[in-house]
Amino acid sequence: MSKKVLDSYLKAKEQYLEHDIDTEEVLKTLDTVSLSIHCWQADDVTGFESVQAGLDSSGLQVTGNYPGKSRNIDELRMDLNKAFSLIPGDHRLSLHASYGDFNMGFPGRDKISPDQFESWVEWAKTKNINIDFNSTFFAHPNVKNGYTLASKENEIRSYWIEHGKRCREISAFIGKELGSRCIHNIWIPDGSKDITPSRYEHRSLLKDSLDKMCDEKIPADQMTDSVEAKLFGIGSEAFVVGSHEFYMGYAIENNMMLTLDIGHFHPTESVADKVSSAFLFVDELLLHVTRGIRWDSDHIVTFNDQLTELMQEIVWTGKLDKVNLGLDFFDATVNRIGAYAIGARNTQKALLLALLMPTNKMIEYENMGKYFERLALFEEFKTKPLGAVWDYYCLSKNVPVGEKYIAEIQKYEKEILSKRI
Ligand code: RNT
Ligand code: ZN
Repeated sequence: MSKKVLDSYLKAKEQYLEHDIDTEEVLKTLDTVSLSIHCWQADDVTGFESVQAGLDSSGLQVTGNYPGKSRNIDELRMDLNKAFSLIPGDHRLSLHASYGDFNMGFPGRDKISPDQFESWVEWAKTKNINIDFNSTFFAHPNVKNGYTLASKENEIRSYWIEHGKRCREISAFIGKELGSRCIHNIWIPDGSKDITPSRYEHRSLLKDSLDKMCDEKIPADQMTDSVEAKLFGIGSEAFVVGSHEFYMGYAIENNMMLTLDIGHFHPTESVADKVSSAFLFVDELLLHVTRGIRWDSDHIVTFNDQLTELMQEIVWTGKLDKVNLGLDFFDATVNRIGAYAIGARNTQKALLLALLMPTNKMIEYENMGKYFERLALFEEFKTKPLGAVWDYYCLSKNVPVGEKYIAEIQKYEKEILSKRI
């Protein structure tokens, strides 16, 4: 098996070298890129609060009831271990505030502290994994008529401002403990199902709440905030307070990171095209890699144009080191570990494709006005032996090559997941 992989790789390497593309260098670059792997695919965004506090766990729309979802912190960690073992390279964990260690009790979202995340930090240290964080502004009784930070009610806003402050403190704790800056992602569901004359008011309130919430300066090597926009959601079809324009403005004004979720725009709008503009005004981006389908935004990432074009733009903009790649999808109709493996591996593969493009030659053609040649080369490279390079990368990283991970997942399902009833 490995000899076959190696032989194919060596042939592929030669082919790319003919175009001055050094696959060894490319793989070294790919290896520097850590994905921030979301904890919430393993349990359909349930988290660990409800068991303790009897809170409503709904909020984001997750459909399906495939057996085997993780039911507690130990099962989740076990599943994450499995998922990480199928993804080549070193990666991060993206944790939601609702996934704290509440075995000693759940104090409430406005009272959580590093105490509930110590065991995660310990876990991460033993696994050599760094952690990013997300405040949880959904699935809670204080989401009042669909609003949190942008609510017209003072107490509601105050509650969520406090939650955000707690989360920033926790993020800083995590970043400091692990010695790796923790990104604190902020997404709120606020919006309205139908027309409202209060858009300006809600957006003013959001701006004010964010100012208060992020008021404390925290060293950038510990944590940094990133703000995530959305076009619409289920139940907020007519109006979402945190729109793209809102957060683009907010991020620029406050020198913050901007999160672009691929599924949060019009279906025909290119998120790839936003990268170059955003980088003229913000230093860093967090991408939520996902797949939008029609009105829904959270399907398992496939190797489609949305994804490959985005990765190309990142490489072409020369900002790979300023892009943070987080995964964000949740599908409860399939084996959930399988979902992780497919989505994460496709993200890496798409980046690999972008790194293996003859970019310099394309620019050369372009500068000579040779546009047919530019397009022809681009099209030809779509079917160059990317797979052989990818397989070799997986082999060298000691993870299943090609579709071999299917059997690994089936085994895990048989031995572990199927017993969770
Ligand atoms: C929701 C946003 C957000 C969430 C996670 C769970 O539309 O994409 O990022 O998916 O916080
Ligand atoms: Zn997202």
